[in-house]
This record gives sequence, C-alpha cells and structure tokens, in this order.
Amino acid sequence: MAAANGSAGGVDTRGEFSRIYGVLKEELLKDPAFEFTDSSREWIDRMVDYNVLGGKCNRGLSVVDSYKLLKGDNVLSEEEMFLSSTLGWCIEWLQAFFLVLDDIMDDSHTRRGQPCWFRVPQVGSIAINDGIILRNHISRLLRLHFKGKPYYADLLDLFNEVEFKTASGQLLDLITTHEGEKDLTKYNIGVHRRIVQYKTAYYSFYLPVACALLLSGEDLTNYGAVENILVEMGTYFQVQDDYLDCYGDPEFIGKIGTDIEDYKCSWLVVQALERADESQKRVLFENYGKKDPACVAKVKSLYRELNLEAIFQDYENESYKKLIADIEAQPSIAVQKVLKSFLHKIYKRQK
Ligand code: GPP
Ligand code: MG
Ligand code: MG
Ligand code: MG
Repeated sequence: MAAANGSAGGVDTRGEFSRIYGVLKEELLKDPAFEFTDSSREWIDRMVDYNVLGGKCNRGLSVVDSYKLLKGDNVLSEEEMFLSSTLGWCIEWLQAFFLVLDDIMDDSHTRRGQPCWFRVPQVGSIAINDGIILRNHISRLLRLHFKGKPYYADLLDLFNEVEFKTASGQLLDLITTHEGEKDLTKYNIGVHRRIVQYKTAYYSFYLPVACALLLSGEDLTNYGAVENILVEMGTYFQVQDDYLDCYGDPEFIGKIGTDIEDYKCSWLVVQALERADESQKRVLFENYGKKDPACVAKVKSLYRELNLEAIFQDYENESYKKLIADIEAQPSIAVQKVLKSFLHKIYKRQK
C-alpha cells in the first residue's frame, strides 16, 4: 500500500517521486555509452542536481497524478509508479535544459534561489554543453526504460514535437527584442499569445498529460480538444509568469525579473500599451528595454498608474471561469479530473 494515502502530489507520491530521481541519476552516471572519468562523473552529478532539482515539480508530478486519475485508481503498482515518475522526471530534465539556456539568453541572474548555472564560477559557457547533455539524458532514459513498449515511437515523437514547438516559441520571444528591431508598436495581445503558447504551454501543460495518456494506452490523435484546453491553461500560466516577473517577491519566486530590461513582449507591457494615453506611451517608448534601474522604475510606476495589478486579478478570475467551463464540457469525467487537478496546482500561484 505504498501510495495508500498518496493523494495527487501528496506526501507519499512526492517522496517516491524523489527517490526515483536518485535511481535515474545513478543510471545516467553509469551510462555504458561513455567511459566516465572521475571528474566528468562528478561534473554531471553536480550539474544535474543543481539544475534539475529545486523547482516545484508541478510538471513532473502531474504525469503521475494524471496517470492515476486516468486509471481511476489511486494506488499504482511499483512498475506503474516507476514508469510514470520516469516520464515526469524526463519533463523536469527538459525544463532544466530549457532553463539553463533561457537564462543565458535572457541574461538572468538567479533561478530557484541560486545563481543561474552559467553564472557559477568555472561554469560559464560550459553551461551550453550542459544544456545539450541534459537534453540527451532524456533520450537515454526513454531508451533505457521504454524501448520495446508499444508506445515508444509515439513517446519519442511527442518529446521531439514539443521541443520543436518550444524552441520556435523561444525564437519568437527572442527576435521581438532584437537590437534594431525594437518597436513597441508591434507588441499586441496576438503577438504575446503566439509566443507564450509555443514557448511555454506545450511543454509545461500538454506534455505531462500527453505522457500520461500514452502510458494509459491512449491514441493522442483523439485528444485534440484536451490539447486545446491545456494550451489555454499554459497561456494563463505564462501570463502569471509575466506578472510575477514584475510583482513577485524575488526571495519567494527564486528569480529576479528581467522582462522590462530585456524588452520582452510581456503581458504587462501589452496591457500598458492598450491603456496608455500619448504621454504615457512616450514614457514607455523612452524607458522600456533599458538596463538603467531609473528607467525600469519609471516603467514600473507607469504600470502602477495604469492599475495593472487589478487588471491582472480580473484576467486571472476570468481565465479560471472560462477554463472550468471548457473542462466541464469534456465528456470524460476522468479527463475532467486530470484537467482540474492541473488547474488547481497553478490557480492564484504566488511562485
Ligand atoms: C519561459 O520564458 C520559457 C522557457 C523557459 C522556454 C525556453 C526555451 C528554450 C528552447 C531555451 P521566461 O524567460 O519568461 O521564463 P523565466 O521567467 O522562468 O526566465
Ligand atoms: Mg526567456
Ligand atoms: Mg527567462
Ligand atoms: Mg518570465
């Protein structure tokens, strides 16, 4: 009865999920495809702990929780727990790969309450190769534990497709901020939506549920409506991320916001542009995208003037209502439970 009182994401599930991390890391450190030296093994060990751990594990645990709900059974066999957790960890590894590289591209300072990996002394540009290694660890784990399963090809295809979508979203995020291309008049809610759907929603929301569906023997082509709801949920999640970048407490969220300095097409600047009069727009044009803290402060004070905090609260309430209505229109009660469980992990999150 390992998971007898292991409610979704509960103490037992989390404990077992953490234990499985140790098993997977040991396997990677003994990968027979490479003759490790002591120093290379130590590097990987430290690099994986530094970058894969320390997050909320919402994405990873959602594979296990969703699988339980789809099976309609709160108790998983040891093998089912192991396989669903392994897929959960593959998503956490994917997240680590993205974050290591995203922090370099965004010139960020901290992540999960510690310096970004590339800022650690002696790491620097080795972080780029570490990102590539993290991505390859996923393929190693999938090969080790899923080769021979009837859904192995679908699983590889899923990770590849989602990675492509995310990198494409990241491209959109980055080219809007290009020197020489900087033009706030191009920022609107449609542009924002396209960026965040691709850079965040697929890997953070669709991927965990799609993994649980494949494990349950389902054919993903029958789940287009579920995919749409998850992409909506992911869009809402990235709006929260944009909001917290400015209004979150860095101590609590574990990262210092850089969206204003980086000229990002953030949900906040899009809302500000929609509401600003001509003189307020001038303040934005003159100060957005500059490293100077005085410029950042002027943008933040304009956000306050425009009452963006209240506009965000309204958006959050409306998104929640709309998502619940869409979820309740789903024919399968098990699928409804999966989607609601995911939504309740992020609703009104503070980090
Ligand atoms: C989040 O954007 C998006 C990602 C982490 C995807 C990165 C994709 C790559 C292919 C590298 P963000 O920059 O707003 O996240 P955060 O606020 O956590 O830095
Ligand atoms: Mg980014
Ligand atoms: Mg970033
Ligand atoms: Mg962000």
